[in-house]
Amino acid sequence: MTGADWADAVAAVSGLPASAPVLLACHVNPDGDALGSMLAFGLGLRRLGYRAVQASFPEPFEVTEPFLGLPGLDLLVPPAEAVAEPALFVCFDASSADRLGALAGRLAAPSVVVDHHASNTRFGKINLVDPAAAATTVLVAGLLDRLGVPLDRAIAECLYVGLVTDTGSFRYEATTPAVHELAARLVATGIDVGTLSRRLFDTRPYAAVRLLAEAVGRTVLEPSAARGLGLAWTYATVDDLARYGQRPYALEPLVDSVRAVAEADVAAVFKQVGPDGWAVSLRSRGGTDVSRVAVALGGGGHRLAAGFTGYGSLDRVLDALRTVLDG
Ligand SMILES: [Mn+2]
Repeated sequence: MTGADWADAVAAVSGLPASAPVLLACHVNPDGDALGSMLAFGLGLRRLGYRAVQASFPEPFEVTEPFLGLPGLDLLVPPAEAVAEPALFVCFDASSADRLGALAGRLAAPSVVVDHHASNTRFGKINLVDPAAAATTVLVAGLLDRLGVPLDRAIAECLYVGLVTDTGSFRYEATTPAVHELAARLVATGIDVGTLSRRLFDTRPYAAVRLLAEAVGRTVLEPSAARGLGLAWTYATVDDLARYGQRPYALEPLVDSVRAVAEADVAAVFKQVGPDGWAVSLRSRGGTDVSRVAVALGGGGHRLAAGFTGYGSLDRVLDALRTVLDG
């Protein structure tokens, strides 16, 4: 990413009249980084005086529990109500156009892609894509700075949510001095870090705790998999979710438990989506580039955290993963 990319993105925004319809989007099933970066940018555009800013994401159009208190949620419109021909389309944390569902059609408009996935296909007219960035919100902060938007508490809260979730609470490798410097700027606006952290990471229904325990309890270790580096995996079915009355979001923490297995370089969690599909989350301790593994299986992500969707029985999807891990 070059200075020219930044300048192009700034020009794409600042060339717009205040009444121009601007559509923001983020990837399907948005996480903290996707929502946080999109809403922070939307709030920033409002501060600059833009009056027709919408934000959306593909169906299922549902904001998950920990993000319900985020500032800027009033920017959200269901994808069916999103402006058909925006003067500018900006999308966040999406590595490819298909992550935008029906909203991908808006890529016919002038577009800016803001993302940090190594597997990003650079599908925008302007691409602010930096795989070294710890979170998409880092790039959004950079863009807001260049547009002259001061960081207020609402924008900071959105940016912080993306930063703290994508860095695993500042634990992952991408947590550079610059990440902590940005965090310092955000915290200095007065955001309530303790409350935010509890809401994001340490609050779940009793039934969700028991569902997680059951899924963690059936973790399998395959020491010879992944070229002898080891694979630890578990799964959760649609029926598991139904028995505990939980939505798929309840399974998000599962991979963090599985990746703690010391004897495995790779952790995998298979989450059933529909009768014949499995959303697979992959993590690596460093010996395996799971982004490459995920791309080979039709997905994408980062070197140490990636995912794909597999079809067929669990055994079949597991076998496909074992084969790529051994390749
Ligand atoms: Mn992200």
